[in-house]
Amino acid sequence: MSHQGMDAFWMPFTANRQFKSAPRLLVSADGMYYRDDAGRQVLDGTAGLWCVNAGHNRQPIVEAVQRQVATMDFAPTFQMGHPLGFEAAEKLAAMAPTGLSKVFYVNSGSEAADTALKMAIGYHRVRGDAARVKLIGRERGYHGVNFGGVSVGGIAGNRKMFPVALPTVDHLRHTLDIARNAFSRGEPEYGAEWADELENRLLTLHDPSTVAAVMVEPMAGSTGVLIPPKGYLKRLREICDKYGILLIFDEVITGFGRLGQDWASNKFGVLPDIMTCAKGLTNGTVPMGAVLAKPAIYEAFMAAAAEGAIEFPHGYTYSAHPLACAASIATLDLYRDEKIFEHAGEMAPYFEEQAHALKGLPFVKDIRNLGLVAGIELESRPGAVGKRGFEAFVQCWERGVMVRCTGDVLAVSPPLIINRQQVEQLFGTIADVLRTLQ
Ligand code: PXG
Repeated sequence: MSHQGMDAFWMPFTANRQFKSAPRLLVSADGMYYRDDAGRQVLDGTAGLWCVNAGHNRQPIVEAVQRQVATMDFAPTFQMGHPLGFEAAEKLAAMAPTGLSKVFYVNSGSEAADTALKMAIGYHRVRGDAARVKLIGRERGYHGVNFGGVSVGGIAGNRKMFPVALPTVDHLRHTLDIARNAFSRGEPEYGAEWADELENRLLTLHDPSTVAAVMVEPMAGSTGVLIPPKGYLKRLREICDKYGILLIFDEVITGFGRLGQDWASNKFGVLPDIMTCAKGLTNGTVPMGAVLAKPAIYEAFMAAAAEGAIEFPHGYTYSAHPLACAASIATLDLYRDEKIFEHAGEMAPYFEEQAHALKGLPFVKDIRNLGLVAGIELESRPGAVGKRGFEAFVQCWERGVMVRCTGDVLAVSPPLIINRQQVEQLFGTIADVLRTLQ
């Protein structure tokens, strides 16, 4: 049984039959809130899908997009250009971690991931090191849904239907260690040594001279909020440097202030060779992603190609789409003008306190947090993994708060403009729901 008019849309990452029998429909949004089709106000506890960092319906962004669509709807960027593409890239490079100054535009986090992987393999090849083709990801990692990202990613449920992943991929183990780190506030104490298996196990097995890149999310979001143990990312960086392997950070979630600072890379003091971003790049308004690279990577491609030749045979029709560029320029200005990342950093301690106040409520197995992200892991119901998490998500929705659930982990990642009273509403509602769960 489905609602009228809902047959055609095959919804992404959705239990289609279940959803269409009891839909949850959003029809408008402003600031911290959505409104649903019944006119109810719903607190956005997830910034849409981790993307609306400055809150909804922000006028400077809306107006920039409106102006642009009426001025020039589209312009190609293959052997042509338009000024906004260059302006947007300069602006992004200027606020990026120092040293990542070349910007390749794409339209999503998934495209950013696959672009970064191709860039890494291509980089070694143009330098005459064509044996470096292997890619190392991590269990429970998420790098979108395209073939490269699914292969290097490590979420089992996203892989098993497509047993055709790239053959030249291997994985580090994930860093979740509830036995030692349960209820850590911020970065967990134990687990930096998980990085050593890169050297001791994977590089020994594969021979480091065949490995092109290691790709990880600095903080794993989609899999249920896994915070990197203290020292872990630095250790990965050191091992990559030792063997000439590129380190790629997927900052699709962690970029643009989510962790209480502009980038995870700056927060942890570890500079990758290549970084992906998307989501907050346009505050979620127009699809856009980007891959940022060190200039040495760009220069290697330039140096290897013949005069007049295309150096990197890669790109999308909508790379640097004018509407996305207009949205991104306005978004980055807004982040700066309103000190949005600073606000996230200031709110983070209170957010942490409120998140950890859920400890001791029924079924709460672990609470993890960093910046304005929290993951609340619930005990799974025997034989029904994910059911309790989903019920909690639906009950929060019914009480006017939108959260996400991945399996039995509730993920909270509000717009960064959240205030104290809204933080209380968010965790207070979750607390009420936890008390009623079966
Ligand atoms: N990398 C990372 C780290 C991501 O989190 C992607 C790549 C893919 O981005 P696109 O734009 O292709 O979807 C993501 C996306 C969730 C959730 O609830 C997370 C994402 C998307 C949808 C839901 O955890 N992350």
